[in-house]
Amino acid sequence: MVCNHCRNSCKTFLGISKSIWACLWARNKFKKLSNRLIPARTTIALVGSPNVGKSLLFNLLTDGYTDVSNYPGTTVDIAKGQAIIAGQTVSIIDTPGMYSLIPMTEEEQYSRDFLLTESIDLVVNVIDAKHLSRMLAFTFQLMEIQLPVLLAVNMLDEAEKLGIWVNEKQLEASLGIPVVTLSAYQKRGIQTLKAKVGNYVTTPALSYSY
Ligand SMILES: Nc1nc2c(ncn2[C@@H]2O[C@H](COP(=O)(O)OP(=O)(O)OP(=O)(O)O)[C@@H](O)[C@H]2O)c(=O)[nH]1
Ligand SMILES: [Mg+2]
Repeated sequence: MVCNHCRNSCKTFLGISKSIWACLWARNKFKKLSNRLIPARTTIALVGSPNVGKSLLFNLLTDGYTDVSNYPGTTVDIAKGQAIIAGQTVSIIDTPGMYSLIPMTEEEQYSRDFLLTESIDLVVNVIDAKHLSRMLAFTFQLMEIQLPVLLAVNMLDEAEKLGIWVNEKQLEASLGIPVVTLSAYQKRGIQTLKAKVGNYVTTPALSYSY
């Protein structure tokens, strides 16, 4: 068969000219090569009680590049976005608030099922600095089921107004997991959070053990 796509009237195979085959071959090769160059995607889930600032933190980390979808078959929202952390693209997921792994509401049940069934590399447990001891109960539950947990103690601005000071280093030593104190509202502590998440992203083999 003679090709009509180029001036040289080259031969065709399956009605496609040699030059187009060459182009498709090159594109496929480039795709395979670029797939190898893109680092493996890390997934980070923001988890915690309602109203602790997960969504505000999610927006700060993802710069607004988000995709909100319903958990299959429900009206429960799961927001997904991307962030560049330690030079790598990571997926960030904002989950609906839950108080514990024993669900009382539909939202809590989907958040829990999501945590237990999805492949999540790091759980950022966001808690309110004003209610530290109460909220740590949920942190212990997450640690107990062997999830890699980073504790983000948020609402520092409000806690400080009440005279509550959180010692990040001491908390880290006591719990044996990375801890970041922050105020999402004041955009305080975000870089430290990114750096500590970055440690995990670049060295997942060193995942925290307790
Ligand atoms: N003062 C102060 N307010 C904050 C901070 N972080 C979040 N907030 C506010 O707290 C409220 C709740 O924040 P969200 O981000 O919606 O909380 P959430 O954890 O996503 O809540 P759910 O989606 O209901 O689980 C909002 O009005 C935020 O602006 C903070 O660090 N300091
Ligand atoms: Mg939210």
